[in-house]
Amino acid sequence: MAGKVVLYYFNGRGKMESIRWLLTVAEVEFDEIYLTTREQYEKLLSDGALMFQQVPMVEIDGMKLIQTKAILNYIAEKYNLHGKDIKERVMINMYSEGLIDLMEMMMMLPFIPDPKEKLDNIESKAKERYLPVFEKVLSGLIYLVRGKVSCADVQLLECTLMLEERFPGILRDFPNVKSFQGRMSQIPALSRFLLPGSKRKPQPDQAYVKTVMEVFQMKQP
Ligand code: GSN
Repeated sequence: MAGKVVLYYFNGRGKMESIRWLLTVAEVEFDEIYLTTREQYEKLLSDGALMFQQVPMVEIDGMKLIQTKAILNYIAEKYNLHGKDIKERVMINMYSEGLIDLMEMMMMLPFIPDPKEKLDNIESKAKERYLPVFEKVLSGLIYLVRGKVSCADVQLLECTLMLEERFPGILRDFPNVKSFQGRMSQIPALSRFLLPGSKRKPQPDQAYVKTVMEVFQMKQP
């Protein structure tokens, strides 16, 4: 029997957070090993656990998976969160890739010394490029694809919550997205995840940035 799912990453959101959300909606329990030192990372490298010397890494079903999107796709396929055929899947992947692009822009913010310009750029891209797409799709549908929850819906919830943390009120002009967010938050596993004390990670702080920079031996900007 396959053991428990184990996540290898920092004690912070980064690229692992969407994986945490997806495992949560699939009601899969997981443990986490947090990288806190360079030595720990080097040990994973010397064990050959990281194919491209990068995290996230997820132990699941006897495999050590890397590459965030590959991991998300595996979980989505396994737990029926990836559409019923290739036409649904390609739509799910298109939404998902757009959301990942937007979330990756936000992920970089704590590592940028003077993020004001970047913040403004993200806000306008969110309002003018990304949110209008989802507002339109959700005008006639409960979920993004075929009225059934998929990994893209989970990422849209994660992304819109992240946007609201940075830009309160950003969903004011996107009522369909706002009510979607309410619906998604009521899925029992997700409503538990949104409560304090869950495995959901807080917004990145200085300690998180410091740990990441030390582990990867990044230079202070
Ligand atoms: O999506 C992915 O999993 C890969 N395409 C990229 C993974 C990645 O960049 N991982 C970073 C840490 S998470 N932050 O962005 C990483 O392991 N960097 C160390 C390195 O030497 O590249």
